[in-house]
Amino acid sequence: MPNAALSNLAAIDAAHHLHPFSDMGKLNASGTKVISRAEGVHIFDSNGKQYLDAFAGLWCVNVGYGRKSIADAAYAQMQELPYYNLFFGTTTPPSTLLAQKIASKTGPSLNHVFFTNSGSEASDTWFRMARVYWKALGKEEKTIVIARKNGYHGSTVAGASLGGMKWMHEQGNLPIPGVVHINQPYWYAEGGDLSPEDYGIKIARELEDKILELGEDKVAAFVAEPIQGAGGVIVPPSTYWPEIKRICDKYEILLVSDEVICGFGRLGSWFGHQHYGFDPDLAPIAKGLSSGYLPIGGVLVSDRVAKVMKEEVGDFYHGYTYSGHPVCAAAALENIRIIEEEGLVERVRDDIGPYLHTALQSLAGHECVGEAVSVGLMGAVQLTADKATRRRYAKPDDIGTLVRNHCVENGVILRATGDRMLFSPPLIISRSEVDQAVETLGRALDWLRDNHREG
Ligand code: PXG
Repeated sequence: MPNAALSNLAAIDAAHHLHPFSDMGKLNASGTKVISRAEGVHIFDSNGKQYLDAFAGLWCVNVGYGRKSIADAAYAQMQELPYYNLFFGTTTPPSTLLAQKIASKTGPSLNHVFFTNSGSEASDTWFRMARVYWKALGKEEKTIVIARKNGYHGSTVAGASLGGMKWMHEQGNLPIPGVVHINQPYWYAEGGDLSPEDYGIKIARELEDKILELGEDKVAAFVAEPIQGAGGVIVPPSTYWPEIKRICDKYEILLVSDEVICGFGRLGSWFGHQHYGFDPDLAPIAKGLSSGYLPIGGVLVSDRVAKVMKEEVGDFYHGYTYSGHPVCAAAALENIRIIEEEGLVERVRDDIGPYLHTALQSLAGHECVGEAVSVGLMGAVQLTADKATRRRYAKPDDIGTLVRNHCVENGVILRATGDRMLFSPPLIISRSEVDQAVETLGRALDWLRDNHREG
């Protein structure tokens, strides 16, 4: 687009465009930044300023920007068959082949895929499927889903209900009935004097307590992200997932692993459940499935659930016009081919993930840093007003935003969740680009130390 047209875009945007997750009054006053081009790990605004995108768009551009082969695959598919539905006994080649390809990458039981257009829709899909599953088995009272405070599962009514963001619940009388929340395994902020390992067990046992309180015959499923993303890259203690798995097995609760961020290589495994060594019953996916080039999501469904859906349920009255859209599926297939061909999962596991880990550790000693954690290319730096006591800043959101803005002004895009600074770069990021991102954050931390001695 010519620069003249771009220069006017911010004003048009303020006049006509309501943005997601935004305070529109404030945004219109400050003006939107127009992102008009991208290549590799870099994005460019309409003034031509370049930024290192250490956040992969919104946790999603795993193969990086500017992949012509994905554009070509979408273009070819659009010419061949731009659309057809999957409803009345039909399928399309890319959607079927994509289901097969995804199933070849998952844990042993997840051999089936139901397609959606986003992670939020995937939350709605598995939520309904879990209830339908138990009803078909004659256990129609098993309807309650247990989720976690500060989890994120999307922005639809089901997604926002399953998520544990209080401020989202306050808008629109959520959660809906049948969703309850237990605590998250956020040791740094909530672990007190316990060791991380003891805390991991304690928090996992809250699931058992909740099941016993509600009654095993009332609980359909437990949902969690392998590592919470939007909640602040909360890496659970090593004891957490094995204990969760034990409890779900013991009480016959479906275990749902939300893989929307952790899937497709981010943790140095194809999926987060593989990193933590458990085999879930259902798993929503999106984001890295197409690296964000086109919107597509889905739910991975285990043999156990698929068998009941196929043999007992009959018609599942659920689906979207664009489920498994052939153009999006063709783009996703090419995206996965790139991840395979370039060995990006192994690269994250063996090379660039450990490199980011070491780089982040160089910030761990900083007096404003409480902890620096990462798994694969998902990392967080926790800010603290007092290292020794793990005291938080009085206004964590404001402090995180200040640090983030400092980084952005200096050419590096990071995300702040409250007082945690988050990394989730494209899986192709180089070592020198990791250095640039971490050094830029380091300078922002020095600035914080020198300018905000607030307690
Ligand atoms: N599950 C998880 C774990 C997610 O991270 C969704 C479901 C919903 O996906 P869709 O495609 O409907 O957005 C997500 C999305 C943030 C942020 O600020 C994170 C997400 C979405 C918007 C903002 O970190 N994650």
